[in-house]
Formats: sequence, C-alpha cells, structure tokens
Amino acid sequence: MGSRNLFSRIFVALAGGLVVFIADFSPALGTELFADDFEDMTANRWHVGGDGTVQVDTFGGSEALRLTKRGYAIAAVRIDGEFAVKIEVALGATSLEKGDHCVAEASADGGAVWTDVLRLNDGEDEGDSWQYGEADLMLPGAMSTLAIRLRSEGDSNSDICWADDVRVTILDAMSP
Ligand SMILES: [Ca+2]
Ligand SMILES: [Ca+2]
Ligand SMILES: [Ca+2]
Repeated sequence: MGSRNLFSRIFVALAGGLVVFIADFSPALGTELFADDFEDMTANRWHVGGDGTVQVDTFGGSEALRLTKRGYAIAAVRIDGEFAVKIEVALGATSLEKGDHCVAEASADGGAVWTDVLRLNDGEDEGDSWQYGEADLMLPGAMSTLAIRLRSEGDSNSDICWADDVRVTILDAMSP
C-alpha cells in the first residue's frame, strides 16, 4: 500500500472509454504500478462490459469482482519506460461446466496478443476458495500500455467468475 505513494497517477479517459493509469515512478524492483483488491466496493478502475453481469460482491471473505456469462473488465496501465512486469491475480469460480472458463490475461501490444495470467476450468470451481496466478510480460518500449482483462467465458449467468488482488509490479528494469 505504501508503495502507491512512490508514484502519482493521472486518470485519463481514452476515446475508447478505458481508464488509463499513468505511472510516474522511480524504476525499482517490486515497485507497484497498479493494484486493486476491490475493498472499496467499486470497480471504478475498470472498464466493464460484455454479455453478462459485472459487479463487486463478497467471495471467500473478501470483496471481489463477480463476472458472469461473457462479462469482462479491462484496466489499462500506461508505463513510461522499458520494463518487464509481473502481473498477479486471484480467481475463483462457481458452477462452471465443460467449456466454461474464468480468465485473467494481459496484453502489452494493445490487445493483439493476450497472455494468460490465470485460467480456471470446470472442476476448479468448488467452494469459495481462491487460486492464484502470475505472469511476466515484457513491455515493448517507452510509453507502453499494459492492459489487464478479467473475463468470464461462460454461456449463462450461472457461470460465475470471481477476481481479486490484481497487482502489477516491476520485475526488472531493462534499460538504465
Ligand atoms: Ca478483495
Ligand atoms: Ca463444475
Ligand atoms: Ca455454462
């Protein structure tokens, strides 16, 4: 939490409606570029949409983002520098069937290529327990935008995905 004070964020609404967080920071291993634990009971750092519901609700003893059917939420973090970043997320799932998934993914190229951070399938949807995933991603250059997308890949509103504790940190500074 304290590391949030290491940088200032400017909220910019892009033409596409995305909320972009501009991180202005001293590049150091572990510096937090973005984090959301939904404990403020809002998803106001995310652009939400899709065919389904997306709302904050309680799961596993924590406030989390609840996504059903084909609901999604996207956050964008604009980063001035050439870095490798670590993306961490927790996902939970309720009543998935075969072919349903809960997905957390990231893109450093404007959404052309998405890298899975964590993906849950039928059989990983029991109880109210969290599963944790992480992925490393290289940003292509100065003023890159990292997009993080949470989504439910189901076919009904009873296919429920939960997401929490989204965090992006600097893994490595690639250039001085
Ligand atoms: Ca939470
Ligand atoms: Ca199931
Ligand atoms: Ca289903």
